[in-house]
Amino acid sequence: GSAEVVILGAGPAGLMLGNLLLRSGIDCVVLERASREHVQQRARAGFLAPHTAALLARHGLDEGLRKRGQEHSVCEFRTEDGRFRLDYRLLGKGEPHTVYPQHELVTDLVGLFLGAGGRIHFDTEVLDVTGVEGPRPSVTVRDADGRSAHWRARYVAACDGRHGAGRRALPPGAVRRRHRDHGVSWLGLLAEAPPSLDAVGYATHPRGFAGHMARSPEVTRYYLQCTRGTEVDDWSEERVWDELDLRMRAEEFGPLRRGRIIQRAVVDFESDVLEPLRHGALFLVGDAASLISPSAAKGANLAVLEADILARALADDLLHGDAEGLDRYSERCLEHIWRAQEFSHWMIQLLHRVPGPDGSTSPFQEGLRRARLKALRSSRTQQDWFAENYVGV
Ligand code: RFL
Repeated sequence: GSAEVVILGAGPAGLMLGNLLLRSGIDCVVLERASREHVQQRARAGFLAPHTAALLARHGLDEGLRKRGQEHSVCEFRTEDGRFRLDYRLLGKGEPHTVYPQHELVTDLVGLFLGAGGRIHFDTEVLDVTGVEGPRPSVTVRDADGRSAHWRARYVAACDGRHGAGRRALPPGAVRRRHRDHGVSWLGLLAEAPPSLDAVGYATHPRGFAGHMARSPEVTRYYLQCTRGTEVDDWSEERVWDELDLRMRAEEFGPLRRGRIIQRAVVDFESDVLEPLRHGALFLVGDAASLISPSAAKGANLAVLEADILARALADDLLHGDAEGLDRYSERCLEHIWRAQEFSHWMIQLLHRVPGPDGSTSPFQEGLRRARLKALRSSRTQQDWFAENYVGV
């Protein structure tokens, strides 16, 4: 087959890009390795930035979000030095998050794209991308029946994540990768239990970080910092809840509502940024462009922001012959990416005892961390800065 723009991956980046291109009348196709059911059920992010919600609204892609999204704007910190709450709608630029599970957003975007006549090939794995330095790149795929096929494109958008075919297609030396392993890991849990707090809960404790995030009236996300190398099933349900009680200080601040753990994953905190985000006719978008640790909930929001920047640049080029947007794509996105990486890094250091290479934490680093939390608790200027960066992309 052929298309002006071949999009690899049907995550938030690829689906947003597809919908925006289709609305501009640009011929595109989305190629996705997984099945439709799989991508529509993959629970991940949940906090959408005001910029993301506004963008979806501007393009008429926000019906689900308006119906089922919940405004959210309060964080509760439980620390060694007591508890405090920040309502960030009253701080910084005065904006809230919208809580809307990523798989629901993906489900909406798949439906809207197909409904508008868009083409998605599910169960189609991209094996290889070639010829990106020339005018007619080629994408090789293996479809559900194991047959291989080729797609010809003018441009290829790699929206297929950090292990995707897009990154693999980059010749050595063409793009630099800036990488940081933060040495921190989270056991991410989805519990079939109503939220226990009317806020996002961030608990710092000598035994490690614990987090609480509402997903829906029936489901709550919890996080527990765990040692590197922990396997998903190492902790029994009982141990999970006991540890959450301890670190969230349930005895002092009220019990947690327990329920069945319906999903678990271990996330090692790693970040990377590729520079530049373009090689010839290949553009990197979303997690393929930059992996960001989940501490500040930026990944999906960055993916959507970059998709918008790329969609406008592609439209300028393909409809009006103006290539400037494409030339500036990398530079523009990297500015947002590094800002988000900086804040995310700040959050990691706010919330964790970050172990050094020998596994121990430095008392000096600990002193800095507590001072940082106290500044956030007491300084309005710090709180405004936090609010602006926490919801921004
Ligand atoms: P995705 O969503 O990973 O989609 C990539 C798609 O590409 C497909 N694919 C291929 N298809 C064809 N051929 C190949 N060779 C392919 N290789 C891969 C995959 O099947 C997939 O469908 O990337 P995208 O679109 O860039 O979106 C990025 C976001 O999904 C990610 O950044 C966020 O989920 C990160 N994240 C969060 N972000 C937020 O903004 N707010 C949050 O609250 C938030 N919480 C989280 C998160 C990520 C987490 N995990 C799982 C690391 C919480 C967690 C636990």
